Amino acid sequence: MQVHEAIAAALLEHEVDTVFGLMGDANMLYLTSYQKQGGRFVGAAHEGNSVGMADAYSRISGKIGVASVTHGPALTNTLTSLVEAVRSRSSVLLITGDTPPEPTYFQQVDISAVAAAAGAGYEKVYRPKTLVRDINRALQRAASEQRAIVLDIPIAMMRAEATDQADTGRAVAPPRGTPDQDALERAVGLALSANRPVVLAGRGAVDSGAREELIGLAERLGAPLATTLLGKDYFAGQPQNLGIYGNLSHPVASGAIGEADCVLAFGASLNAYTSHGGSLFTGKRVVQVDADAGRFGWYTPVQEPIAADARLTAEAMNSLIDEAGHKPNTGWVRGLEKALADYSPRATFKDRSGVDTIDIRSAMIRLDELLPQQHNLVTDIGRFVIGAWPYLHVDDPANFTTMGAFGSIGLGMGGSIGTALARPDRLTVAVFGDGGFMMNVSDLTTAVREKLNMLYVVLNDGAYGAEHYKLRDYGVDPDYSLTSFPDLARMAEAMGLRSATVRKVEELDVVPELLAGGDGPCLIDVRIDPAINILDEQ
Ligand SMILES: Cc1ncc(C[n+]2csc(CCOP(=O)(O)OP(=O)(O)O)c2C)c(N)n1
Ligand SMILES: [Mg+2]
Repeated sequence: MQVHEAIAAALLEHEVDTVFGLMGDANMLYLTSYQKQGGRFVGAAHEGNSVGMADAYSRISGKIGVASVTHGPALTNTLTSLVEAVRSRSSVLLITGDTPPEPTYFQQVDISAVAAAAGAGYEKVYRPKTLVRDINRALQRAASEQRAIVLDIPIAMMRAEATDQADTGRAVAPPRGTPDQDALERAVGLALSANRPVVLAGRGAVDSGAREELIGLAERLGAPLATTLLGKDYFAGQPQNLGIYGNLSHPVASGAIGEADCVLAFGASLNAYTSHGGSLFTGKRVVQVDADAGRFGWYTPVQEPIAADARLTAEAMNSLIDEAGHKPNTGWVRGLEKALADYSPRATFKDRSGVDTIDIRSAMIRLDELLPQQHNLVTDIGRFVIGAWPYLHVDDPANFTTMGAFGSIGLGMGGSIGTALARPDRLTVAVFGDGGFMMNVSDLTTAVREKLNMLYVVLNDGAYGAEHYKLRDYGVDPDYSLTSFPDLARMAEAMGLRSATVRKVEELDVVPELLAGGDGPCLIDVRIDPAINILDEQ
């Protein structure tokens, strides 16, 4: 067996069922072998998108996402996506390969330096004989460090004999830590002495499956429930659910957060958005539960850090509270429940739709009604998110992600495809601004070729909208931020999608028809007025 065949066999033995990438000298032989041996290769039009696909595939499936690219320029093409994967703590393996051993080879680049710049780990296959051992090590690091690892398999060894290999391992996820008893008792003491505590869940809580335990904790404390953006809709249907904690909170939630005196946060970084620049934790006592002790107090001071799994900690807190025989004061939470039951998103803003543009909030509320109950949701980033995230819902936050950890526009394209392939049993809704959509639009062809069950929603204000309102605020003509893209619906149609342009809220009724109209992705180009900035009203 030659090295390229052994690479394919090792990946398949590691249960790597899908590899995303783009072929070149360094990877074409093993990508061919991988497919011959039964693996699925999803070719991308751009290497950056292939890493975005692997990243989202990992986020949604919980598996290691694997991407493969060739020499230097292919690797540098992945840099932005690689940083995104690192910042979102995705388990990603990016396989590349060093150029032929000639000092002046034109595609040569320092692979370890690229990995280091991205904050990714670096591994290398040193000899044909150590191939499987080296692949095992790279995959194990991706799983246990929850980090992107760049693996260099030099082209020079690709057709060598791969004899005397180690057994293929199985990458093991990090252990679920149990809480320290003293810290637990202090945290429970803090929670029981609070007058108005809030239980807050982030994506770490979702990943640990803590929902029932956290609802039980809130009931024992007389506390409302809230989530971070990435924990979105985790407590949907619960009467005490405040929704998103932070700068995206609705008015009832904002009022409650203002009154709260203690926050018990599970699997949440408490970043600048959750804390609204730090202010939403000021004057409150904070318990932060996180599996990674390296993440405490990054954004806000924490009185009681607990380095442990979210579900195990909530379960242990509930037992302690039961042992103490605590009876909660439920006056505050019952009052909130009444206000929450009366809350209607439509009633909190004045619709600003125009003759041929829609208020982004009205568009998203109506779209949410028209979507199937169960769907995946992926978003790019831009000004539009403020009008999209609060009004679009998911049945389970595990099927929601936003490609925004590095603050780059455009990564939603790879993210949409990786998500759709990780959960192909349901529709994936991918929401973009026009600028972010056009940045990586070439990989729409991948969504078409793979016949993905996808709805692309472009919230098209004809502008780099985030810059539009900032230029206006600087007193500069905002028209300098206008984009000049072609008609997106016609362009998408030419690329093989079913599409429609939507200028009035009623025209969104086309969505079910589009979705029912055949296989493969659809697109709606939703026209928004760039001059309307909903932040002005908040
Ligand atoms: C790679 C990259 N380039 C530029 C930016 C700066 N930027 C932030 S938001 C934004 C506007 C994006 O426009 P669009 O996708 O149409 O969304 P909108 O803000 O209009 O809703 C830009 C250009 C960025 N964040 N990332
Ligand atoms: Mg725009």
